[in-house]
Amino acid sequence: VLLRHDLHKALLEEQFELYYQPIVEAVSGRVRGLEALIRWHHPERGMISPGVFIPLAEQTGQIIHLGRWILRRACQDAAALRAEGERVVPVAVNISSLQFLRDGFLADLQAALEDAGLPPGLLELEVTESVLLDGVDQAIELINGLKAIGVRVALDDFGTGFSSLSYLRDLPIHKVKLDRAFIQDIVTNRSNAAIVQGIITMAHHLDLVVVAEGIEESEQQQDLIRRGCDLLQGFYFARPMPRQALQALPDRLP
Ligand code: G
Ligand code: G
Ligand code: MN
Ligand code: NA
Repeated sequence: VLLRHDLHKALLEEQFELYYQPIVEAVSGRVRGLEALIRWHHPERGMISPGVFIPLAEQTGQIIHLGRWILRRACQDAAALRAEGERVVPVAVNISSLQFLRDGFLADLQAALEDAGLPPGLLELEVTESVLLDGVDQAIELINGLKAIGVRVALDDFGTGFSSLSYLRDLPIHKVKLDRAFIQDIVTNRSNAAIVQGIITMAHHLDLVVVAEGIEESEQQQDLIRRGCDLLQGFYFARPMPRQALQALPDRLP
């Protein structure tokens, strides 16, 4: 089993790396953003999935320290990409609700931006509906605070869990990410197709940008273009990759 100690050591020894997955404009395939996804290169166990260690870090409270490292590294990487004149697109960072709701998050974030010299408009945060843990008013206030400094927020994994449609109305977010669960069989499953179409139409009426995740084949891409989805992300376009590999990407994907 993974121990608290392993995570602690991994942070000290920088065994973590951020990978980046392109997010493309649906109609053109042009890269419009990058999502940062953490990877752990464990010295004995090899690559460990964040699906395993992020929940562990949340349980132990180490997500605060780890989350701060992620935010700072993502800002540095985004600033480096910008300086290289490469991929001047926003970098989206997944933020655990525990980190998001903690006092001082906004100050940490501003320090990360300033230390990296990154314009706030080049950073985006991905949060899930669990940011409502402390109540909707708290979440609204926080997201408005981010908006005020120019950092935009996307609602991730939308449509799973206990997502309520009213969140789209109440939270001052600018983007909604449709969960892969709806996209997987969108071509054959009429129910999922109907849900996706409904969310896209509604989101557009609320002036929200819609991203579909988990596109693995061209039929899904075509279907989502027809349904008016704005942005697409998935293995069909590109897998998450180390920052250095981004330079070799063509202008349009796939
Ligand atoms: O990259 P992958 O599909 O293995 O990620 C699995 C899960 O881990 C996803 O739910 C993803 O949101 C989460 N995750 C990946 N990177 C990060 C990160 O940097 N911070 C947080 N909080 N979660 C992440
Ligand atoms: O929870 P979140 O949406 O942040 O998780 C993103 C996760 O989805 C990452 O771990 C990433 O590696 C994974 N992912 C991205 N594109 C695809 C895809 O096309 N298929 C599958 N199965 N996973 C994907
Ligand atoms: Mn995400
Ligand atoms: Na998701």
